[in-house]
Amino acid sequence: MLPSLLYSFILYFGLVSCGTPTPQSIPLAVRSPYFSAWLQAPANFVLNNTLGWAGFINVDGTSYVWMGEPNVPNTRFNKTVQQSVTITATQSTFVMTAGPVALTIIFLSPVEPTDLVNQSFPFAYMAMSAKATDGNSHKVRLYSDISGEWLSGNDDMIMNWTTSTTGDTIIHQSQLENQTALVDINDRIQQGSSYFASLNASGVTWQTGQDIVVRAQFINNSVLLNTEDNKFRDINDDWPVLAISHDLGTVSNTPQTAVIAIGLVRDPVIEYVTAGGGTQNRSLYFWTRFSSIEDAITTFLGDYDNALARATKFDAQVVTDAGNANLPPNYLSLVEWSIRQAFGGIEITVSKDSTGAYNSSDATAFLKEISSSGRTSTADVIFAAWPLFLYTNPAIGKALLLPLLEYQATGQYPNKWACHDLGPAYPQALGYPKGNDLFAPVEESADMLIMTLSYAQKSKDTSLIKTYYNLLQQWAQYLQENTLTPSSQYSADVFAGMLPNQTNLAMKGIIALQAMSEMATMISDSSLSSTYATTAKTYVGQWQTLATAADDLHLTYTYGNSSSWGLLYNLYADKLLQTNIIPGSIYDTQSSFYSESQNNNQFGIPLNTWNTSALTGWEIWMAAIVNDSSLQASLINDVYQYLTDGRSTAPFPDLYDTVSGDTAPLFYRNRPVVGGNLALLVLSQSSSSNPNTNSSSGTSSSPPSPTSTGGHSSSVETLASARTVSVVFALVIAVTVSALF
Ligand SMILES: *[C@@H]1O[C@H](CO)[C@@H](O)[C@H](O)[C@H]1NC(C)=O
Ligand SMILES: *[C@@H]1O[C@H](CO)[C@@H](O)[C@H](O)[C@H]1NC(C)=O
Ligand SMILES: *[C@@H]1O[C@H](CO)[C@@H](O)[C@H](O)[C@H]1NC(C)=O
Ligand SMILES: *[C@@H]1O[C@H](CO)[C@@H](O)[C@H](O)[C@H]1NC(C)=O
Ligand SMILES: *[C@@H]1O[C@H](CO)[C@@H](O)[C@H](O)[C@H]1NC(C)=O
Ligand SMILES: *[C@@H]1O[C@H](CO)[C@@H](O)[C@H](O)[C@H]1NC(C)=O
Ligand SMILES: *[C@@H]1O[C@H](CO)[C@@H](O)[C@H](O)[C@H]1NC(C)=O
Ligand SMILES: *[C@@H]1O[C@H](CO)[C@@H](O)[C@H](O)[C@H]1NC(C)=O
Ligand SMILES: *[C@@H]1O[C@H](CO)[C@@H](O)[C@H](O)[C@H]1NC(C)=O
Ligand SMILES: *[C@@H]1O[C@H](CO)[C@@H](O)[C@H](O)[C@H]1NC(C)=O
Ligand SMILES: *[C@@H]1O[C@H](CO)[C@@H](O)[C@H](O)[C@H]1NC(C)=O
Ligand SMILES: CC(=O)N[C@H]1CO[C@H](CO)[C@@H](O)[C@@H]1O
Repeated sequence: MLPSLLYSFILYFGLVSCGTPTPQSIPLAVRSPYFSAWLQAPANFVLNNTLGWAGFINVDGTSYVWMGEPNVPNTRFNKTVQQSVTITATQSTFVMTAGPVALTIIFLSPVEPTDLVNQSFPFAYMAMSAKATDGNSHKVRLYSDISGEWLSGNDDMIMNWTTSTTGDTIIHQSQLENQTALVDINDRIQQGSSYFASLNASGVTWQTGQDIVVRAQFINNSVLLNTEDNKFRDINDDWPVLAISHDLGTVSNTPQTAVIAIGLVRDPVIEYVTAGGGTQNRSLYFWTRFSSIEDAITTFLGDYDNALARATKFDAQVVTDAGNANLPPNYLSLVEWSIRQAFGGIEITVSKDSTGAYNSSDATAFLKEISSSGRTSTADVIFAAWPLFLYTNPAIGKALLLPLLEYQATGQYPNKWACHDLGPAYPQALGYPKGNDLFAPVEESADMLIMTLSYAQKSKDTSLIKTYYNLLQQWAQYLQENTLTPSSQYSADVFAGMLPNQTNLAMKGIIALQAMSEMATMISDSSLSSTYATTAKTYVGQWQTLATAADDLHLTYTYGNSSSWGLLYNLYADKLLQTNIIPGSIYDTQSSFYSESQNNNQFGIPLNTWNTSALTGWEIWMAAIVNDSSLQASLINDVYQYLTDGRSTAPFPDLYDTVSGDTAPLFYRNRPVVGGNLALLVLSQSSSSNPNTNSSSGTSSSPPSPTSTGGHSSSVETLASARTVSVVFALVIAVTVSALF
């Protein structure tokens, strides 16, 4: 029997008239590629891992379950009734009633990118508050536990555990007895320890042991025994759970709160190739401030009130910035649903110096291509997520670029173009000494040049340009020779296959040549600057001729095939960098073409003419650059409808069908690419005057967005019966077909 196997989380839209839709998969604890728990409707979820995470509340002697669907024989307990769920950029808040008591659970996954220690700490909060709703006082006790399923995707592994009760904190820790460092299987890693912890106070009790024994203890007695079960065994052998209970005492209409910290810590987190073929193990950056995990957890728990205040302030800033009236209705919600997920795809790391001390000036970040190929630091995936880093802290963008730049500057990558990624299997970043990475030379070279300039523009820091100037020039030279008529190769959309002469790809390479020119200007190399500017300008004219369809009504997907077309989303780079080398007429032509009803399906515009699939991120990038405000609003709304129509049950799945609204099976869930959904926000902040949006309607004439703040409160009246919580860990994937993505 599973400890808390949970069935569908059912959203009843329209049950209460003021309801605003939310996605069906709601983030609960999302902090790293291997620590990502979601409330999930598993209906069409093909491969998944369920995590045991259960919660009970006892009111005046009656127990109610509020999370999980535990089956506890010989006990009697009721279910809470869920009243609402609200999603902000950092928090998912559930309100439910347990008889005369209202219970509010806040799942807070901090987003604090300006502090690399805080951002890299792989922990989330679960805060439980209770208050009476009937004017009387009630005795309230809370219970929660986790199982060993947080440690592995394979429940036949032996786990062990300890409970530390020294100092001010009760910390349950568990791990696999037989760990495998630096290798993941099906997007789950068999390495590290999970933690489930609370500050101690009078009335806090704990227990470890078989799920049904520990839960029955609370259900019957509303207190735990402070005892350990020390028979270490398989995760699924009498399902050991680690539990904590809080006695809130007598609660009236003032809420009483108890806080749990939950996390998964590995060390090392990344194995990275160094000059001369050596390797280096890298640790999470938070170790630069804390000498023990106990200290870090105690500080984190003690900081909850401040962390909640900081998170609420961050959330409010997102509402102000993404919910402003110049942006389309529902855009704010897409941004709010993207931020945690995108940060959950990266890890910020530090190395040790020769004395064994952490070198805090060596901060680098790595990204996992979750739910697709599993690769490490794919340049085009960092590019797809890039707007998030510009908005929150460009230094994280720099930290993500550094490993790619450093590695290629060592000369260990033999090709003259930029590599696709740093290794086929996260968390290893060992490079490709044979140069046999995925063949996407124009894509990756252009991405690196565009991001390096973008970082310098946003931060005013030209150090990357200065340090890696030779490498950047090498890539620009490659593009000069290869981008106008690219050979058969992949673009970022690997599932579209290798194709020659891709219009959108060639254009990106040309924008990157202009980016090289501007980088040269930044460091006063005027001769190189004018060389690349001239080339870029010449190429734009030639490209336009090669790429225009015979009827002049649109650009093709590949040169010469007038019946083909695709989303020209790389125009976003021209806007972002303000290179403005693509003529306004292209924006006009493409906008009119996409607006035609036969191109715009119920859930958006297909990525290309091969079939009706699309990626949400590129729909949003197009929305950011089309010069027609009703097209912009419809693209945003289409993505929003796709996510909220009740059929998409996985964490922000980005590959879908624009006709049916179905999510593609298996892959493309919970990916960091959603960081790119901040594309409109970033453009709206970087420039109010937009040279190419003057022809039909500029951003200032976007439709009024009366409901845009509704996205923020997302106060969906949701009924999740108490059996409802289905928690799924990340997404499991990675079979052979995915190897290309
Ligand atoms: C518990 O549920 C039962 C029905 O299953 C109901 O009769 C009873 O009133 C409930 N008790 C409380 C305290 O809600
Ligand atoms: C980081 O967390 C600490 C508590 O550990 C807190 O005092 C500090 O304000 C946080 N920094 C930021 C920038 O949020
Ligand atoms: C649990 O297993 C780990 C190996 O992952 C081992 O280092 C540790 O000593 C074990 N702990 C206990 C309490 O047996
Ligand atoms: C530990 O795990 C590795 C890899 O899964 C396996 O090859 C090995 O046999 C295991 N060792 C033990 C003692 O279970
Ligand atoms: C928790 O604190 C209480 C006093 O508030 C103390 O009696 C108890 O021993 C502590 N428990 C642990 C596990 O430290
Ligand atoms: C809980 O109470 C039931 C009877 O109501 C009893 O059968 C069971 O053994 C009790 N379990 C615990 C752990 O107290
Ligand atoms: C990195 O860590 C792994 C796993 O702990 C270890 O086997 C390896 O020797 C370490 N490498 C270096 C260079 O320290
Ligand atoms: C610390 O890292 C920085 C940046 O990589 C490097 O320049 C410096 O040499 C390192 N310091 C030591 C003591 O290793
Ligand atoms: C759409 O076309 C791509 C190739 O471009 C292919 O991989 C994918 O399976 C197709 N999808 C459907 C639903 O046919
Ligand atoms: C790409 O386009 C150019 C210019 O039209 C053409 O000469 C070349 O043959 C095309 N390449 C391929 C592989 O079709
Ligand atoms: C041209 O594009 C159409 C539509 O995408 C496609 O079906 C056809 O196979 C393409 N033709 C060639 C020669 O690639
Ligand atoms: C393929 C697979 O294991 N699917 C499971 C996903 O989880 C639900 C319950 O949470 C199971 O019912 C499915 O069988």
